[in-house]
Amino acid sequence: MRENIVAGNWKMNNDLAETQELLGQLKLQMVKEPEATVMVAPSFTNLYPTFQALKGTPVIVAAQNMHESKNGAYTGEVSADMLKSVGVSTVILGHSERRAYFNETGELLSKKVKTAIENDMKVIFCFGEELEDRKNDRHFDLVEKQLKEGLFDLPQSSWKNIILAYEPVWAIGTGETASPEQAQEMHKHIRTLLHKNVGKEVAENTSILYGGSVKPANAKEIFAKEDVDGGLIGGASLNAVDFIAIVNSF
Ligand code: G2H
Repeated sequence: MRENIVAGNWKMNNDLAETQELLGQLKLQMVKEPEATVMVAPSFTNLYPTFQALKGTPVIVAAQNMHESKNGAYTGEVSADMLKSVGVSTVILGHSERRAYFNETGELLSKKVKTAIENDMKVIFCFGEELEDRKNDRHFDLVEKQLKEGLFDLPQSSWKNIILAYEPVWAIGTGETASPEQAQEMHKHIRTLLHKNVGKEVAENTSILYGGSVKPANAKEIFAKEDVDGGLIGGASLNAVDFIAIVNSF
């Protein structure tokens, strides 16, 4: 049985006071036990207060990035040990914004993924095509390339730590969403690739989230698709009412 997951990626939003306000609202809105695993990913500075505030709730705190080395002279960076010391054992890696604005390559992401797994952390591995790729019918190949570079050399035993997040770049923060059919088509393709490159069991058991302008109004239809196991939510996760409505969309 695959896990349904809804993860909120808060990106570079919310100072401490705003984070505490949002966390208070989230707890108020979560009146029933969620049907999915719920995660939130605040900025580095707000990880520990978020972890403290969510103690006693089922919500998991995730980081938005991590360095691949254990420690050392890497000014401005944050390690797996540091994250674990503040209660964080899940990390988002490979988000398109990190690939585009911070030049994170497939090779670097592969190192980061391995470091996370060595530290027994879970990874939400993001990937997805640009509009040009889709227009030129290269989207399936591009996704295969990203998965190959980042993940396909992992041993089968590591895959229990991997959550996939397909995020077509043209649908991120644009209000433009892939149709439920487009999402299902790509998720099915991804599962076929997993089967071919890793194995049947991993293909069946790995959760594949969809990300890109998911809102309360479209979440139900997207999550209803057979190969969609939840979502990675950006903008809508900054509003507690909207986020919990999405969580309750299964
Ligand atoms: C994609 C998504 C969250 P949004 O980046 O990762 O953001 O829901 O705002 O499109």
